[in-house]
Amino acid sequence: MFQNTPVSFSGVQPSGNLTIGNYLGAIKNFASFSEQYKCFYCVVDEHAITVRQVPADLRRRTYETLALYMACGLDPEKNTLYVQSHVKEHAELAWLLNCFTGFGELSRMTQFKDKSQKHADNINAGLFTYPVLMAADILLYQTDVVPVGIDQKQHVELCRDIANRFNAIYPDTFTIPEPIMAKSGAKIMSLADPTKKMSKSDENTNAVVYILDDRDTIIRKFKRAVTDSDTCIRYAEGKDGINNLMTIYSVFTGKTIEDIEREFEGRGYGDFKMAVGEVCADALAPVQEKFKCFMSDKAQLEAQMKKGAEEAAYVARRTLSKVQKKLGFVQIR
Ligand code: AQP
Repeated sequence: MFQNTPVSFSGVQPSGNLTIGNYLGAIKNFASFSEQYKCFYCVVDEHAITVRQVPADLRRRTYETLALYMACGLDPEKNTLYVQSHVKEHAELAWLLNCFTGFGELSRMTQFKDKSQKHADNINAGLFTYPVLMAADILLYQTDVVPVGIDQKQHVELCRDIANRFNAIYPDTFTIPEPIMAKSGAKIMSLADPTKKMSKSDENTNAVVYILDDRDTIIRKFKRAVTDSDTCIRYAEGKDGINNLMTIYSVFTGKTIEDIEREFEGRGYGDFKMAVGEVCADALAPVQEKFKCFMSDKAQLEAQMKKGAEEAAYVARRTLSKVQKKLGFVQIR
């Protein structure tokens, strides 16, 4: 579609303050695609309402997520940055793809099972069909690669199944996308329960390091991170807490696990936790500075949203129209 330039698409929900999990597992990697791919990065506000949101918070976080994209190095001249609800084709294609998705397939989605346990008072149809909207997000742009954390891999695989099923009936409609996960950092764990993924909607704020936490808060949270009764810094089975901290240190510094084991030989957990807190705070400081600057000009952010939505809608409309024609919908001009 873009003279053979491959396409990268991904999104982040403005469903809470973004975490270092969202940063290391997803956003930090988005920029690396800008040179070789046509990139679409979306703030997926329609996904966020599968769980109840306070409207004022959702609005604020939508601006913040866009500002964070740019603060994390996504240049709007090289990447199409936009808000999902500004491009109506996402919801429209989702309806069409619903008719090509099995109830059984959706029932098997781990995130649906987890979230319906967590929000037992609001197991809505949107929570169930969330992966179909995500498939529409991806397929609208004839996407080749989807950079995501491990938790979203199952959804991208379902998207591939839906696209293959559609293509088998209506050939050459969709490009089949590949999930791309960071070699390290694709699943950052909670600091309070390192067997659980770090999540922006976790009620325990000490379990989560937010991208916008100040230096003291970051260091305090790492100091309190749950580890084990061993004393040496080594990566091993059953040491989930320390493994998680080593992964975080490794991704922020670029050092290998072996380098880290050597660096901290003979030193205790206290020293190591302090070091992880410091590298994390150092790495996030420039992101926070740029974020403040982008947030101080709301008109500019809105102009950016508008430009991104126009660029995205141009491509999305072409795919949607192709799908509608293949399905036999009457086209009027
Ligand atoms: N802990 C994590 N480690 C690595 N990657 C992660 N991602 C999320 N958590 C981690 C990746 O961040 C991207 C955006 O995630 P999302 O906003 O689509 O929602 P999510 O996957 O459901 O993330 P959260 O933080 O857990 O949100 P809530 O609490 O609202 O459900 C995705 O690529 C995701 O893989």
